[in-house]
Amino acid sequence: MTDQAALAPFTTLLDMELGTLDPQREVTERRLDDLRGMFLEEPEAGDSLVYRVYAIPAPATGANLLCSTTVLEPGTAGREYYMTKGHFHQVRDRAEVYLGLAGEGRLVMATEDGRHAVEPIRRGTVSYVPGGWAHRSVNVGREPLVFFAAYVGDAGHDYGTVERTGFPVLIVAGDDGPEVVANPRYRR
Ligand code: S6P
Ligand code: ZN
Repeated sequence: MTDQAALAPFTTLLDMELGTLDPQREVTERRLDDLRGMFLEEPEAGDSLVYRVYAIPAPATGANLLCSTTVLEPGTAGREYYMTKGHFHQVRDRAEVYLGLAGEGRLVMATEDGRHAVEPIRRGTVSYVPGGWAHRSVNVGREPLVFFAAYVGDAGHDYGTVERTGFPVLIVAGDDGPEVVANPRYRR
Protein backbone atom coordinates (compact mmCIF):
# COMPACT_ATOMS: atom_id res chain seq x y z
CA MET A 1 0.00 0.00 0.00
CA THR A 2 1.61 3.30 -1.08
CA ASP A 3 0.85 6.83 0.19
CA GLN A 4 -0.82 7.38 -3.14
CA ALA A 5 -3.36 4.64 -2.52
CA ALA A 6 -4.10 6.05 0.96
CA LEU A 7 -4.92 9.53 -0.37
CA ALA A 8 -8.62 10.19 -1.02
CA PRO A 9 -9.70 12.88 -3.51
CA PHE A 10 -10.39 16.29 -1.94
CA THR A 11 -11.27 19.85 -2.90
CA THR A 12 -10.04 23.15 -1.49
CA LEU A 13 -11.77 26.49 -2.02
CA LEU A 14 -9.32 29.19 -3.18
CA ASP A 15 -10.18 32.89 -2.82
CA MET A 16 -8.73 34.13 -6.12
CA GLU A 17 -8.30 37.73 -4.87
CA LEU A 18 -7.01 37.09 -1.34
CA GLY A 19 -5.18 33.81 -2.00
CA THR A 20 -6.58 32.23 1.16
CA LEU A 21 -7.68 28.59 1.24
CA ASP A 22 -10.70 26.95 2.84
CA PRO A 23 -10.08 24.74 4.69
CA GLN A 24 -6.87 26.46 5.80
CA ARG A 25 -4.10 23.98 6.52
CA GLU A 26 -0.36 24.82 6.83
CA VAL A 27 0.50 28.54 6.80
CA THR A 28 4.11 29.74 6.68
CA GLU A 29 4.85 33.36 7.54
CA ARG A 30 7.97 35.24 6.49
CA ARG A 31 8.84 38.57 8.08
CA LEU A 32 11.62 41.07 7.35
CA ASP A 33 13.74 39.35 9.98
CA ASP A 34 13.55 36.11 7.98
CA LEU A 35 14.97 37.96 4.95
CA ARG A 36 18.01 39.46 6.70
CA GLY A 37 20.99 39.67 4.35
CA MET A 38 18.87 39.25 1.20
CA PHE A 39 18.23 42.91 0.42
CA LEU A 40 21.12 45.12 -0.68
CA GLU A 41 20.11 47.65 1.97
CA GLU A 42 19.06 46.19 5.31
CA PRO A 43 15.45 47.10 6.14
CA GLU A 44 14.99 49.02 9.37
CA ALA A 45 11.84 47.56 10.91
CA GLY A 46 12.34 43.91 11.84
CA ASP A 47 8.89 42.51 12.25
CA SER A 48 6.83 43.55 9.19
CA LEU A 49 5.05 40.70 7.47
CA VAL A 50 6.45 40.16 3.96
CA TYR A 51 4.56 37.05 2.79
CA ARG A 52 2.44 34.09 3.73
CA VAL A 53 2.33 30.70 2.03
CA TYR A 54 -0.90 28.68 2.33
CA ALA A 55 -0.18 25.04 1.51
CA ILE A 56 -2.36 22.14 0.41
CA PRO A 57 -0.44 19.26 2.00
CA ALA A 58 0.10 15.99 0.17
CA PRO A 59 2.77 13.30 0.58
CA ALA A 60 6.11 14.71 -0.63
CA THR A 61 6.70 12.01 -3.23
CA GLY A 62 7.42 12.14 -6.95
CA ALA A 63 3.94 10.77 -7.59
CA ASN A 64 2.22 13.80 -6.03
CA LEU A 65 1.84 17.51 -6.74
CA LEU A 66 2.37 20.00 -3.93
CA CYS A 67 0.23 23.11 -4.27
CA SER A 68 0.19 26.41 -2.41
CA THR A 69 -0.77 30.03 -2.70
CA THR A 70 1.60 32.86 -1.83
CA VAL A 71 0.42 36.30 -0.71
CA LEU A 72 3.32 38.75 -0.96
CA GLU A 73 2.76 42.18 0.62
CA PRO A 74 3.64 45.43 -1.16
CA GLY A 75 6.61 47.37 0.15
CA THR A 76 10.27 48.16 -0.36
CA ALA A 77 13.55 47.74 1.49
CA GLY A 78 15.83 50.45 0.14
CA ARG A 79 14.98 50.52 -3.60
CA GLU A 80 14.18 46.80 -3.72
CA TYR A 81 10.61 45.60 -3.71
CA TYR A 82 9.45 43.02 -1.18
CA MET A 83 10.25 39.54 -2.43
CA THR A 84 10.33 35.90 -1.42
CA LYS A 85 13.55 34.27 -0.21
CA GLY A 86 13.84 32.29 -3.44
CA HIS A 87 15.20 28.77 -3.86
CA PHE A 88 16.39 26.01 -6.12
CA HIS A 89 14.61 22.73 -5.77
CA GLN A 90 16.79 20.31 -3.82
CA VAL A 91 16.22 17.78 -6.60
CA ARG A 92 17.38 20.15 -9.32
CA ASP A 93 15.36 18.88 -12.27
CA ARG A 94 11.96 19.26 -10.59
CA ALA A 95 9.73 21.79 -12.37
CA GLU A 96 7.02 24.12 -11.10
CA VAL A 97 4.09 26.15 -12.49
CA TYR A 98 3.02 29.57 -11.19
CA LEU A 99 -0.49 30.88 -11.89
CA GLY A 100 -0.91 34.62 -11.23
CA LEU A 101 -4.13 35.54 -9.38
CA ALA A 102 -3.92 39.19 -8.25
CA GLY A 103 -1.53 42.11 -8.02
CA GLU A 104 1.51 42.91 -10.12
CA GLY A 105 4.81 41.10 -9.80
CA ARG A 106 7.88 39.63 -11.38
CA LEU A 107 9.17 36.08 -11.31
CA VAL A 108 12.97 36.18 -11.27
CA MET A 109 14.69 32.95 -12.26
CA ALA A 110 18.35 31.96 -12.48
CA THR A 111 20.52 28.95 -13.26
CA GLU A 112 23.60 27.97 -11.30
CA ASP A 113 25.79 28.93 -14.29
CA GLY A 114 24.51 32.50 -14.10
CA ARG A 115 21.73 32.79 -16.70
CA HIS A 116 18.63 34.69 -15.64
CA ALA A 117 15.05 35.34 -16.78
CA VAL A 118 12.38 37.75 -15.55
CA GLU A 119 8.71 37.04 -16.29
CA PRO A 120 5.57 38.99 -15.30
CA ILE A 121 3.14 37.72 -12.68
CA ARG A 122 -0.42 39.07 -12.76
CA ARG A 123 -3.94 37.65 -12.91
CA GLY A 124 -3.90 34.99 -15.63
CA THR A 125 -0.16 34.53 -16.18
CA VAL A 126 0.95 30.91 -16.23
CA SER A 127 4.71 30.71 -15.82
CA TYR A 128 6.68 27.53 -16.31
CA VAL A 129 9.73 27.19 -14.08
CA PRO A 130 11.89 24.47 -15.63
CA GLY A 131 14.08 22.25 -13.50
CA GLY A 132 17.43 23.80 -12.63
CA TRP A 133 16.09 27.35 -12.34
CA ALA A 134 16.02 29.06 -8.95
CA HIS A 135 12.90 31.18 -8.55
CA ARG A 136 11.94 34.23 -6.51
CA SER A 137 8.81 36.37 -6.78
CA VAL A 138 8.81 40.13 -6.35
CA ASN A 139 5.81 42.42 -5.68
CA VAL A 140 6.22 45.54 -7.85
CA GLY A 141 2.67 46.82 -7.26
CA ARG A 142 0.72 48.58 -4.53
CA GLU A 143 -1.56 45.66 -3.68
CA PRO A 144 -0.69 42.20 -2.40
CA LEU A 145 0.71 39.90 -5.10
CA VAL A 146 -1.16 36.60 -5.10
CA PHE A 147 -0.22 33.47 -7.03
CA PHE A 148 -0.82 29.73 -6.99
CA ALA A 149 2.06 27.27 -7.41
CA ALA A 150 2.20 23.53 -8.12
CA TYR A 151 5.36 21.45 -8.14
CA VAL A 152 6.56 17.85 -8.10
CA GLY A 153 6.16 16.52 -4.56
CA ASP A 154 9.70 15.24 -3.99
CA ALA A 155 11.36 18.48 -5.19
CA GLY A 156 12.47 19.75 -1.77
CA HIS A 157 13.85 23.27 -1.23
CA ASP A 158 17.46 24.44 -1.31
CA TYR A 159 17.54 27.95 0.19
CA GLY A 160 21.25 27.85 1.05
CA THR A 161 22.57 28.27 -2.49
CA VAL A 162 20.55 31.43 -3.09
CA GLU A 163 21.52 32.75 0.36
CA ARG A 164 25.19 32.36 -0.64
CA THR A 165 25.05 33.60 -4.24
CA GLY A 166 22.03 35.89 -4.50
CA PHE A 167 20.29 36.25 -7.88
CA PRO A 168 22.14 37.80 -10.86
CA VAL A 169 19.57 40.62 -11.05
CA LEU A 170 17.52 42.72 -8.62
CA ILE A 171 14.13 44.34 -9.24
CA VAL A 172 14.24 47.93 -7.98
CA ALA A 173 11.88 50.89 -7.96
CA GLY A 174 13.02 53.34 -10.66
CA ASP A 175 11.62 56.76 -11.58
CA ASP A 176 9.28 55.21 -14.16
CA GLY A 177 8.49 51.98 -12.35
CA PRO A 178 10.26 48.67 -11.78
CA GLU A 179 13.73 48.19 -13.25
CA VAL A 180 15.90 45.11 -13.62
CA VAL A 181 19.46 45.88 -12.53
CA ALA A 182 22.58 43.75 -12.11
CA ASN A 183 23.12 42.55 -8.54
CA PRO A 184 26.53 43.90 -7.46
CA ARG A 185 26.75 41.21 -4.76
CA TYR A 186 25.99 38.24 -7.05
CA ARG A 187 28.57 35.45 -6.69
CA ARG A 188 28.28 32.34 -8.83
C1 S6P B 1 7.46 26.26 -3.71
C2 S6P B 1 7.02 27.48 -4.48
C3 S6P B 1 6.33 28.57 -3.65
C4 S6P B 1 7.28 29.27 -2.65
C5 S6P B 1 6.66 30.50 -2.01
C6 S6P B 1 7.59 31.19 -1.02
O1 S6P B 1 8.31 25.44 -4.46
O2 S6P B 1 8.06 28.00 -5.27
O3 S6P B 1 5.23 28.05 -2.99
O4 S6P B 1 7.70 28.37 -1.65
O5 S6P B 1 6.29 31.41 -3.00
O6 S6P B 1 8.86 31.39 -1.54
P1 S6P B 1 10.14 30.79 -0.80
O7 S6P B 1 11.28 31.07 -1.72
O8 S6P B 1 10.24 31.45 0.54
O9 S6P B 1 9.88 29.31 -0.64
ZN1 ZN C 1 9.75 26.21 -5.90
